[in-house]
Amino acid sequence: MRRLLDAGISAAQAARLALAEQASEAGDEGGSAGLAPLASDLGDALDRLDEPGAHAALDRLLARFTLQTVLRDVLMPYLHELGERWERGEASVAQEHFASNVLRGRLLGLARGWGQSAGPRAVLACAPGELHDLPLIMFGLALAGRGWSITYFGPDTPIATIQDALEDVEPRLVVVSATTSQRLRAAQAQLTELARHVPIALAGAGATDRLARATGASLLQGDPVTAAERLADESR
Ligand code: B12
Repeated sequence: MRRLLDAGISAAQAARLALAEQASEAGDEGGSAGLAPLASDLGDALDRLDEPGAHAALDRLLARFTLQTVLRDVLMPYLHELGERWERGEASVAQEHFASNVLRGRLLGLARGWGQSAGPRAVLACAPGELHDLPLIMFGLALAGRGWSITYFGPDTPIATIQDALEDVEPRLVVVSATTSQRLRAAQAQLTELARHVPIALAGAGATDRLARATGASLLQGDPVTAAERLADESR
């Protein structure tokens, strides 16, 4: 907790993260052996629309493994598989909506206070029209765990409103994510204008090197947790 406080994280957030990390160290010692059964408990509970069961499985996961491990090794693979099952018609839209809402609520609960640290600030937004904000929340959690402060706008954010917000916040970086390149291309002119005022980074499956160069942005590659760790290391 002292390390997190030194990194500028608020006491409440530091306590939450420290508890999750402390509990997790014991689990990580046992390797990932205990991870798969707990991950499958979570998936099963979400599939049968069992909210208390899903929260209990998440509690057990967070008690034994770091938040980063749970995000990278449990939630991301689960969401990918869910997408594939949905595409094949093996998971219903109801199951997919239920799972993403339970997870989103839980992650935003863990995010409470993530804007309070004295560390560098990141503004996080999905491009206009983009609703997939779970990876952006995961990115914010991982960055907050490294001492950054988060201002979160989330899904479907007009780029002009990010520019207006710069009157109130001074971010080290604005991150705009999108699943498809079309959404970023549609906002290309505003992104280019925004990049004249503040460093911006593009992320998500729709973010390409070409679009980043064309808008004067940088590109965040890899999964959200790894990208956050890399960004935090690079900006030390
Ligand atoms: C949950 C979900 C939803 C939820 C989102 C809830 C929410 N608040 O986020 C809802 C129900 C809203 C939704 C809607 C739709 N969805 Co959807 N969804 C998913 C699902 C199952 C999980 C998404 C997720 O969080 N994945 C976890 C992240 C970590 O993985 P990822 O998205 O693959 O991202 C990788 C990289 O791009 C990178 N990354 C992504 N974002 C970011 C951000 C940062 C900062 C960084 C550093 C990295 C990063 O990290 C990952 C690498 O490991 C995916 C399946 C899948 N494969 O992911 C489909 C999926 C993304 N959806 C899809 C589709 C088609 C749709 C809809 C068009 C469906 C419809 N007909 O309405 C709409 C579009 C809505 C919109 N306008 O944006 C397709 C996208 C295909 C495409 N490329 O266009 C997918 C891939 C499903 C599929 N297999 O077909 N969806």
